[in-house]
Order: sequence, then C-alpha cells, then structure tokens
Amino acid sequence: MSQASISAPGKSGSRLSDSLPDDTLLGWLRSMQLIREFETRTMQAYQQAKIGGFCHIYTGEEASAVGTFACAKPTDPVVLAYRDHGHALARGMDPKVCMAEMFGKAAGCAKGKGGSMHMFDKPHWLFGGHGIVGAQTPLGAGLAFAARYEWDVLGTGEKKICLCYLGDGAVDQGAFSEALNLVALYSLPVIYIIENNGYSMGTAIKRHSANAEHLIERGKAFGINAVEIDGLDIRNLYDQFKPIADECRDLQRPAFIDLKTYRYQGHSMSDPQKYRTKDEVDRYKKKDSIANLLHHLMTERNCIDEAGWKAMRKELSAEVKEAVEFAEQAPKPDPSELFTDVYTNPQPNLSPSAVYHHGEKNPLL
Ligand SMILES: Cc1ncc(C[n+]2csc(CCOP(=O)(O)OP(=O)(O)O)c2C)c(N)n1
Ligand SMILES: [Mg+2]
Repeated sequence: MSQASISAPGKSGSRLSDSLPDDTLLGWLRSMQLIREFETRTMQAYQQAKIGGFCHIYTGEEASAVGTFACAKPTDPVVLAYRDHGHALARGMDPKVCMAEMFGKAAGCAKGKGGSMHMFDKPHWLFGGHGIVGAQTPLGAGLAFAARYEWDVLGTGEKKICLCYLGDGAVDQGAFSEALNLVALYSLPVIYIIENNGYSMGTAIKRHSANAEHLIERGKAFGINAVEIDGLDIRNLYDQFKPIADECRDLQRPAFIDLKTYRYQGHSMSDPQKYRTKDEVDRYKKKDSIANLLHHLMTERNCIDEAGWKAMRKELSAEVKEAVEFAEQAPKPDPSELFTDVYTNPQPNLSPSAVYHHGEKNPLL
C-alpha cells in the first residue's frame, strides 16, 4: 500500500492541534495506550480459549478512532464495522463491560450475546459494530437522516454529525454506493471514514478495488467533499479532520475520508499473514502513532517524561488486568435470555411461544 505523507501545518507553520492544551494530548496518549494494552490482553484471552468466535485486533490503528472522536461531540452517533474494540474504548465504554462482552458474559454491552464484533453502547451513542462488510454504511445514512430530521424538521435537538467507519474492503460493496448517493442527494451529515489499512482479509487493496490509489474519486463522483488523510499521525489527523467535521456539522452535509492506517496483527486471530512481509510490518511500526505522539509530548511540549510514561502504562495495564478478572468472574447470561433482543427463525423443536417477537406471532409459523 502506498502511504502518502500528508501533513497539514496551519498558517506560519503552526498547527491547529498546537492550540490544544497538554492535557488533551495526554488524554489521546492515554486512550491509545489503553486500546493497545486492551488488545494485547484480548489476544492472550483468545489464545487461552476464554474468548470465542471471530476476533479482530485494532493494534496499530489506534490514532484513527482516538483522533476522529477528538473532533466530534459525545452525542454524535457512531456506527462501525467489526474491528470495534478500540472505538468502543475511545468512545468511553468501560473496559470491564467491553471485555465481559467478549467473554460472553451477561455484564457485557450486548449482554454477552454479541461478542467481539458487536460493541453497542447507547449512553455513548455507539450504534454498534457490524459483521457484514459494508452493512453499517446505509445505517450511517439513516442515523444522519434522523439527526438532520430532528434538528431541521422537528426543530428539536442540535446539529449533529454521524461518524460511520468502514474498512477499505467495504468500499466495493453495492450498499455503500447506494448510501453515498442518498447522503449526497439529501445532504445528510455523515462522515464516511474509510480506515484504509491496505488489506481486506488477505487481499491487498490494489487487487480488489479499481483506482485504489484514488479512492476519494468515488466520493467526489457523488459531489461529496472527499479527502485523503494520514491516519497514523494523530496531530495531523486532528488538524485535517477537525475543519471537515465542523463544516459537515455547520452545513449539514456529508464527507468522505480515505484515512490511511495499518494493522500490526493479522486480519483476525487465525491469519498466517502470508500476503505481506515482516519488513512491511516493521516499516509501519517505525511510524507508530503512540511512539510518535509520545516523542512530541516529551521533546516539544515537555509535559511527560520517562517516569510519567512508565506510570501511565502501569496504571493502564492494571486497569485492563482488572477488566479481564472482572470478565472471568462475571456470570453467564441466563438461558432465558436466548430469545430476547434477537431475531430468531422458528425452530421445529421449540414451543411457538418461544419465537414470538415483541408480542406478535411470528408470520413464518
Ligand atoms: C458481505 C460480506 N462479505 C464477506 C465477508 C467476509 N469478510 C469478513 S471481514 C472481510 C474483510 C473486510 O476488510 P476491510 O473492510 O478492509 O476491513 P478490515 O478487516 O481491514 O478492518 C471479509 C471479506 C463479510 N463479513 N461480509
Ligand atoms: Mg482493510
């Protein structure tokens, strides 16, 4: 994957993020390190068979979730694909709740019935991780429609933007093109953030997407403001993404972001990674977003030193360890939960009453 280096210094060399207080950038560092620590423990728990099902690790991509959320409001709706633990944590989900979900425990955000790919968090306006590639993109259009309708037509609420994240593998799904058409046609405030890590499972983007070097042309084709951003440098990401997010909110219109990023781990927990070289992974690790921000905070802002960084890591490690212990000890969902909150198909061996939905008789029976 080509990794364009796109930095956005403001006028006279100053950057938008330079105007932010030290505490904000230290918060970004903390949030990114929390995700990294969480994902390390997730992999361990998965290898010990404490987590089942599919599981996709976000390590390497942390700046994407943390940097984009820094430009949004806590009440802006968010909808995601399945590589979603990092976003859930960056949005404020309690690591205990997130880990319990992966362990299939009742204390999880989806009562342990969703697992790794389905992080939902109503209080934080997180409308879930979604396992069907591209399925969240029309949902993003719907959330933006609802937000705009409430503000513009009903005169209630505030101007919102929806942040809809998708992978580079999802850009070729037909549903995404349909969603782009509608959001452009109705001027809906959704930002499609393509977390472009260069691969769809083991297929490099150049092998599955036409004109892969210029994905933004797809957004432009619908008349949508489309921009390419280096998603590994969180300060650059903020500098470029913040004005776009502000404009989408003010003008209530969509945007399309090709956010260049990279995942250090395989696609899922079972991936021999034969499609890329170790050299390639190492090249990206040299541009690591956490190391990069830490260097800036240590050498330019002088707001953290080695001892402070060590203390931060120790605190986060303890927090994540506690989350794992909590998840291990938490009770499993009661079997009576099997048919609540889910759509079911009628099963011949079950009593019909078990498959009623919201009090209505299932029409398939
Ligand atoms: C409609 C659909 N087709 C195929 C799959 C199988 N599948 C699961 S993940 C994936 C790759 C998606 O890659 P990308 O969108 O780039 O996201 P990333 O894993 O890189 O974050 C595929 C093809 C699926 N889940 N849904
Ligand atoms: Mg990808």
